[in-house]
This record gives sequence, structure tokens and C-alpha cells, in this order.
Amino acid sequence: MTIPFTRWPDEFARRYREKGYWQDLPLTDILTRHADSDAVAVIDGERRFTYRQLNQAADNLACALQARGIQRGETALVQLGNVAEFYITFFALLKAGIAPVNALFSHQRTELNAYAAQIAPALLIADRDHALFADSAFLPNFCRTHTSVRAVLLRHGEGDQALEAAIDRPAQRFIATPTPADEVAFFQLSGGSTGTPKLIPRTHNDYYYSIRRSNEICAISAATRYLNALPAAHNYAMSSPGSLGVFLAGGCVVLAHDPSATLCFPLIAQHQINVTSLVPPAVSLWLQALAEGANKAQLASLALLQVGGARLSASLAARIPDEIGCQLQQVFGMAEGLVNYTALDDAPERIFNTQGRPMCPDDEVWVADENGNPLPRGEVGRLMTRGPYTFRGYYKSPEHNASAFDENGFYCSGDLIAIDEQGYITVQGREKDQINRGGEKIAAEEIENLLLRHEAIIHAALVSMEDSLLGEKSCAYLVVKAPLRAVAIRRFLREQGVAEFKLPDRVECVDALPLTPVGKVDKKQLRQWLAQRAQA
Ligand code: J2J
Repeated sequence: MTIPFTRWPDEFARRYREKGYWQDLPLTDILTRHADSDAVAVIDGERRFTYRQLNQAADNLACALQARGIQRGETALVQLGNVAEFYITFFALLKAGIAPVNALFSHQRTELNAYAAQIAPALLIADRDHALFADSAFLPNFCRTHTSVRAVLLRHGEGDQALEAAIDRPAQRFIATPTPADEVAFFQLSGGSTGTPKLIPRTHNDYYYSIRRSNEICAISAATRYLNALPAAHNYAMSSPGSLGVFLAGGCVVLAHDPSATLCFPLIAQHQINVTSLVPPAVSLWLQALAEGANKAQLASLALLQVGGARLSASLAARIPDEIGCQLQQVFGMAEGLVNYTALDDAPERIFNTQGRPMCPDDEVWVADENGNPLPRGEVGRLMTRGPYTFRGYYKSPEHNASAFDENGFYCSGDLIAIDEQGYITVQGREKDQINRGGEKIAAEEIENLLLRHEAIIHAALVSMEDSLLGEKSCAYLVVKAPLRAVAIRRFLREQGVAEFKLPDRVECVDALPLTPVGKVDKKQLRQWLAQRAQA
């Protein structure tokens, strides 16, 4: 059984192998290469796991899954937060050849249903600490809807369903059976711009390269002590170089449940953290905490701070070396593949003012005008890319793929960028219908569709509005039959079971939505209205 996905054409696959990008190793190699090491791999609160223990735990779980009849080539839906079990589960599934979708912990019913509907998982692994699974009604309902689910394991669950028990029971004669390295290893989540969240098939070969190359650029080694304060399942925290990069190098990952200064500063001091990654709003909060007297000495071991996921202003960037006392690296990446980094030895001006350059010499990146024609260097246009770790198609989405890719397999990310003479990229804006709320991505259409389920809402448009901390927040423009208050709208959406960060920060009721000459909602105009109101 293999999972269908859009493959790279043979000539590309051949070239990527010849150049050593694809090494035909399964991602499980990241862990098994350290199977005999007693170095600490993960610290989660009071708990510590050596590489040997992490590997054994993954074997145990994989064996338990096989015993439950879950087979190689099947899929799993996983929702775990920043806990050691996230990595144990990830490696266990890879060892058993089961491809997971790792939902974010902030996701709710709508997102989980959308993922399950797409992959028809044989297995669900989740956490009783999540509100959905704390509620005894949700799980039976979920399993009734998604009849493909044959086994459920819950962190902090009971009896047969306890994830911990499956991890603790020693494996008997376990033989790992990962999928072939050029097949799907797991699915990454797209930030999305469409009604249903899209899934990104990632192969062992392409993802392993992305991690290996990231480690080289970021100088990750066995001496790296990485604080993982971003959602563990997010592509940035997994692979740029993220926790998987640190495991590959034999370093130590310390988990934090959120990036707040109050939680992270003491963890950095206690565990002598030398690398971490943040989104720009968290940087602002760290700087604010320091300005308000937080103990800077706690950050003494921190050598490198990566910032990405959303636009970092040059002024905020420039404050980092002095005020936090470490080196900055900008990261501009996407779950679809392409990742750009500033180099550790780049001049400060470059690090403050650009989002870096593609990490692979064979990343093909160019800028297109609105008709798909190449623009001269330096001009602003659409980012087009293909390469050894950039996917070739969303899972089971032929229609969307037809517009997201050009005829030569270049993916159009929806970002508006410029590339300078040295190949460095600056992100200038966005064309995709998405709101980037401090790194958390909201597909406008997904929320608009949910809003339209409300009996009093006739038309709905979700647009971004500027925010000094988050960069962007969301505003819902509505045409309604009867007056509606923002709290009622938010409550309604919450009842639809959607992640909290996707709820509109503001609601505006209007008589009509402005339209473009072809009759589409004119979101540019709506954003102008918001800007004018902000000035007024
Ligand atoms: C501006 N916009 C950025 C940046 C991402 C590493 C880092 C981030 C992600 C990520 C990732 C940006 N400046 N520095 O997967 O491996 C916006 C762009 C991009 C979208 C991708 C990684 N860094 N962005 O953020 O899939 O709009 O991945 O297309 O969540 O975030 O979002 P996502």
C-alpha cells in the first residue's frame, strides 16, 4: 500500500540523487543513528529522555501499533502539544511506515475533521489534556463520523487507550518497516488560503535533506541546546533546523509550552540553551520584558536567535543583538518546502534587512508578474519556486494544484518578494488570501464559509488589519439581516469548533461589500477602509 502523491519528474529525482540531496535514508535514521547514545535528547519539564530511551520508546509504540493491526502504508491523525510524546509518536509512526498528519494543539473540531476527511486515518493519537478529548462526547462522535479509525490512543488516557502504556510496554521482536525514502513519510499542514486546510505530502528524502542542510547553515552540533517554544508540529520548529535538526546532530531539545519570557528565560538559564526560534511578536514580548527589568543574565548562554514565520521589521531586528545579547538569523520558510536563511557570518545590515537566501544551490526561485512572466532582478512580484525539498502538489487537490503550480512545476507561494543582486530575498507582501496573525496563518475563505453558516449573515469577508504586536489581526466585514455583536459572532465560530486564533479580532457590519469590476469582493478596498478608520 503506498500513499498517492505528486512525484518529482524522473529527471529531477535523478539529479537530486546525483547531487547527494536525496540519500535514500528514512527519517527514522535521525533517531536510530543515536540508538546507543546515553546523551539527553529531550527535556520535558521534569522528564528527561536519552537517545537510547527515545528510540526504545518509539520501538515500543510502533510495536503496539502493529499489534493493533495498523499497517504500513496507512495514515494517522495525531494531535499532541509540546511534549516528549510528540517525538516518540512521530518516530514510532515512521518506524511502522504509518504517515501522520500532526494537527496543531490549537486546532479544534473543524480542523481535525477536515484532516481526517482527507486522509481517512486508521489511527488517532491525541491528548486528554486537550479540551476536545477531555470531553467524553467528542471521541465517540469523531469515530462514528470517521469510520476508518480502528485504534485510538490518548495521552493521559485510560485502559486500552492509554498512550503511556503503549509506550512503556517493551517491544517484542520489533522490526522497523518505514516506507521507502522516496514515498510519503508524513503530511505537513499548509497555512492555507482555501476553504479546507490543505495537506502537503513530505517524503523522507526531501525532508531529510531540508533538515540536514539547515543544520549546516545554522551550525547545529551535539553541543546545541535548543529551546523549542514554537508549536512542536509546526514545520519551522520541526525542520528549520528545529528539533529534528537537533536530534540529527545529537544535541538536546528542551520543550516549552509557549514562548513567553516568564517561562522561557528561566528555562534558558537552567538548561544553558544556546539556540532558539521565535516568531516576531514573541521577540517584541521578550524585548518588552527586558525593558521592564527582566533578568538579562538569564539569557547569557543564548548564542543564536532565529526569527521567522512572519515579517520582522528591520527596527525590531536591529535591537536583538544588543538587547537580547545574541546573534539574529532570519528564516523565511514554508511548510510546502523552500526555506531561506541569512548566514551566520552575513553583515548585520543584511541580517536586519533581508529574509535570507534559499538554502540549496538547486532551489530555483524567480519572481513573476501577474501574467506569470519573469520580472527583472530587484522588482517585486510573485515568488515561484521548485527544488529538491519543495513539494509538487497538495494531497488530493487537483483543482487547487492547477492554479498553485505553473506548467513547469514551479510552486507559487502567494508571497510578493524581491530578490537582490546577491540572491537575498525580501518579503514585500502577499497575494494569497491569508492573514498572518503573528506567524499563525488564517485562510480567509475557511472562516468566511463558517460565518456564512450563521442565519443572519448574508455576505462575509475576512481581511487583515495592522497590529503593532502581531503584525496583523483579522477583521470580518459582514452584511447582516439583523444587528450582530462581535461577541456573538465569536461565540458562534467557537461553537463551529474552530481554532481560537482564527476568530475575527474585530467585526464590522456594513450595508454592502465593495466589489471589483469583475464582481469579486474588493479586499484591497476593505483594508483601505480599515486603515482610514485607524487614522481617523
Ligand atoms: C515574512 N513572511 C514569512 C518571514 C514565513 C521556517 C520558518 C517559517 C515557516 C512558516 C516554516 C516569513 N517573513 N521570515 O515553515 O520551515 C510567511 C510567508 C510564507 C508563509 C509560510 C519554516 N516566514 N513567512 O512560517 O507554512 O507568507 O511556514 O509563505 O506556516 O509564512 O507559512 P508556514
